[in-house]
Amino acid sequence: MGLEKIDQLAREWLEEAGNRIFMALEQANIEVEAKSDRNDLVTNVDKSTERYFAEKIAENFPEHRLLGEEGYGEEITSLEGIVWVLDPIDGTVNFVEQKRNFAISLGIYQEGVGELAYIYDIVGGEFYFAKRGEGAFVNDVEIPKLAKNNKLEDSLVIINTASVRKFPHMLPVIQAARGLRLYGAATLEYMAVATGRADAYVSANLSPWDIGAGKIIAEEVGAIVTRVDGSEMLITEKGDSFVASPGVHAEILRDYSR
Ligand code: 2AM
Ligand code: CA
Repeated sequence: MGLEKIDQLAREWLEEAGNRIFMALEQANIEVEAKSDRNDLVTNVDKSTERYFAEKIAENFPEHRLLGEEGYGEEITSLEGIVWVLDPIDGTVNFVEQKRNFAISLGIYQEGVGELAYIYDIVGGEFYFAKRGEGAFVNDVEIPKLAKNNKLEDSLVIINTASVRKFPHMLPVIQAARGLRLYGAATLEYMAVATGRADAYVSANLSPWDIGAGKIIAEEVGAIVTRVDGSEMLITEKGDSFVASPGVHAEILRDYSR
């Protein structure tokens, strides 16, 4: 089965899932529960969206595996075969509180290599897509490659307070930058860097589904994606994440490491 068929069905399912999420918002049909802590939320819509993908994947691609936040897929520690990495709603706090600034995130990996990625900002009407080696797009318009020599002093950076607490050496990074911005959804923070609306995003604790698609799209436009210490970031392992345009990534590692 080729990637073209996978791409075609993934787009159909994302569109259908997006419509259902939009309707749930319009009908105020949202039940909220807390998970690990009071800010780690899940709703009936997160669950039904992931279940929808789990059923579609099982029906159409029984040999593929799903790695999803809400547990309708499998426990996955390695990326053999084809793995769909899904966050049905990234930015659930925004979904509940703002009814915007959230996205469906889907990355498709084949033998560990990110081949296709989709981040669908439903209310914002922005559909981000990348195919490895063929560029990244937003609503079918190609995203230009990132400039290589941007400087921190001209940059907007994205770092939340929990991440500054874990990485205090990021405080002088914020002070040296042109400004600080926060979006509250890791995928949209990745897309802010990928589209040049910000130059760096640091997060202390992300999971495979938060980064599975964002890493593919960001790397396709030339962003550098690593752990905060500059080491390789494997998407199968939870942990910190540092994505930035090449010049700013190098400058932060060189001038602001602990
Ligand atoms: P989520 O909405 O899918 O839970 C919030 O700053 C960002 O961090 C969101 O992308 C959120 O994803 C992610 N995140 C990851 N782990 C989290 C946690 N334990 N609690 C809150 N947000 C978390
Ligand atoms: Ca989520």
